Amino acid sequence: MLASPRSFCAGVERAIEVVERLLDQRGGPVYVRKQIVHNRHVVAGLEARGAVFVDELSQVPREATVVFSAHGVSPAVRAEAKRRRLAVVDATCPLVTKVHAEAQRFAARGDTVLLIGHAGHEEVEGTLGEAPARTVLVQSVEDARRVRVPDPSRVSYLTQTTLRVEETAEVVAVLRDRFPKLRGPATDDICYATTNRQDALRSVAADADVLLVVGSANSSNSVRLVELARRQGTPAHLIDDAHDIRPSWLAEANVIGLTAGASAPPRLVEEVIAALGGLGPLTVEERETTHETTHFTLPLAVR
Ligand code: 10E
Ligand code: SF4
Repeated sequence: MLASPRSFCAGVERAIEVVERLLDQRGGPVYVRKQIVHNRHVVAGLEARGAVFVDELSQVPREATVVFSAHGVSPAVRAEAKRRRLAVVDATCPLVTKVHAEAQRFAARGDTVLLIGHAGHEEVEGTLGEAPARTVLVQSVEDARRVRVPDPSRVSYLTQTTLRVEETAEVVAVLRDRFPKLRGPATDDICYATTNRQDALRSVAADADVLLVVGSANSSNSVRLVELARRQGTPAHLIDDAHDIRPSWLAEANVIGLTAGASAPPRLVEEVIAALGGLGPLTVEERETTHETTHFTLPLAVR
């Protein structure tokens, strides 16, 4: 049973296309700061075509072109790129950029900004960097219960775009309880793609004996899908591709649920279906909970 929507979101499609177009226009090497999206196969595919992934801008030759990944960067990284005279092509998802703008706005009005998200994740590092002195990371309900702010009447919250919807609502509820004047974004910052993939998974997991999520281990939105299925009581496994499937997972299963995180290529899902078909008779049913039409225009530099 295939969950739909699954696999690439509009922000990931745009980011990959940025790198592909630069490779076509300029040939290799095209430097990319961090993984363009958190998927092993996407990164390996672009590397094979001439993309060079680096962790730090200091690894990029002066005056070269560098792409910022879909997860966004802090102002400090932008400043460093300027110092090194790099030509930046920004593949940050517009929905992440929106959160950065909120961080600036909330901090500018004098609020302490409570950023709900996971420490060390690149998107969180970027958003935190907008107003580091005014932003406090809240990673859990426990953090929400404990966090201290200088003025409880001037508090705003923001979130990472790929969190689990219910867990985030619980965290916000605790914060609202503690800080009745809490202000936040108009709707929350969890993006349409994250929400849709979680809704689709919920529907499939309810009827599946086991669930497979295609995605890499460092992909926050993919890991959240595994977490959500398990919380519903369905055993779930994160796989990079069909080779990761262990036959023992499927031994007792009649209905296998299948989905993919926002950074996992649709081709990998097709390969999983083919691999499952090789194990015995298989029928494939797709359950679409919503139809996605979102598309983002490319940055001017590659249009
Ligand atoms: O780890 P994440 O889910 O944030 O990233 P990803 O590259 O797996 O998927 C795309 C999501 C982005 C760029 C964050 N908004
Ligand atoms: Fe953008 Fe959401 Fe995709 Fe992240 S998961 S790249 S915020 S659309």
